[in-house]
Amino acid sequence: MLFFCINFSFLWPYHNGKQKKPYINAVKMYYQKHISFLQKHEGMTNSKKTDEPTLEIKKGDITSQPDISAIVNAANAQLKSGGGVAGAIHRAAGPGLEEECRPLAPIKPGEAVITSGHKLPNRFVIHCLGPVYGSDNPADKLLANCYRNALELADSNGIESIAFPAISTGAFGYPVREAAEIAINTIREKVPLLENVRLIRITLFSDSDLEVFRKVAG
Ligand code: AR6
Repeated sequence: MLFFCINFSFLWPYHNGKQKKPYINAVKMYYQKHISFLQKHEGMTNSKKTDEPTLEIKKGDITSQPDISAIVNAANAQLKSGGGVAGAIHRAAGPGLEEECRPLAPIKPGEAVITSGHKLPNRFVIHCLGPVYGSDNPADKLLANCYRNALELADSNGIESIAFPAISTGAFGYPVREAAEIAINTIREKVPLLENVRLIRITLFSDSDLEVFRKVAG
């Protein structure tokens, strides 16, 4: 790019009147071609997204996030209702969600699948199976996979906003601080690669979890 600019600006003053116009057009054409090549292949021009997705850490109920396109379920392998997040999501979504989930189950720790939101205020639910602490190993990699796979699924479906609960930190027993470090580091690693997701929210149920996540995020 630099070479190109220097090259032509150097020759520019040597052209007069009649000769100038075709030369200018040729330069313009070359330049436009070059820019559209960069736009297509490198995202290096004006159209480059400069705004990185926002990460919010808030207290709340995952089923009460009406401004969010996709909420994440801390699911069980069978993608059925249950306790905690899964119970709350299935109750709010209605029986249609379990029906849609049936052919997608079972899933393995770290995996994520997407369904519609049914009666929830959200368009989508992304169901992740977190690791059971102490028995699904390596737990840190499996938990990171949940966040990574959920974000990839959201991004590839053109989703702009996503809310996570603290996966695995309830019935599955993952220590909150370690889970927070994995969640935040994985999200931050993924953020520069996201094309569509602009808002990522972590929704914590308790003040103590909120404090831990905020501290970890710095
Ligand atoms: N909104 C936000 N966070 C919540 C909510 C809510 N409505 N309810 C609970 N939490 P858990 P897991 C918090 O147990 O550990 C289920 O029975 C909760 O305080 O829902 O991945 C499934 O069927 C905790 O901090 O998910 C699975 O079998 C966090 O969300 C199993 O539990 C996760 O708690 C999954 O266990």
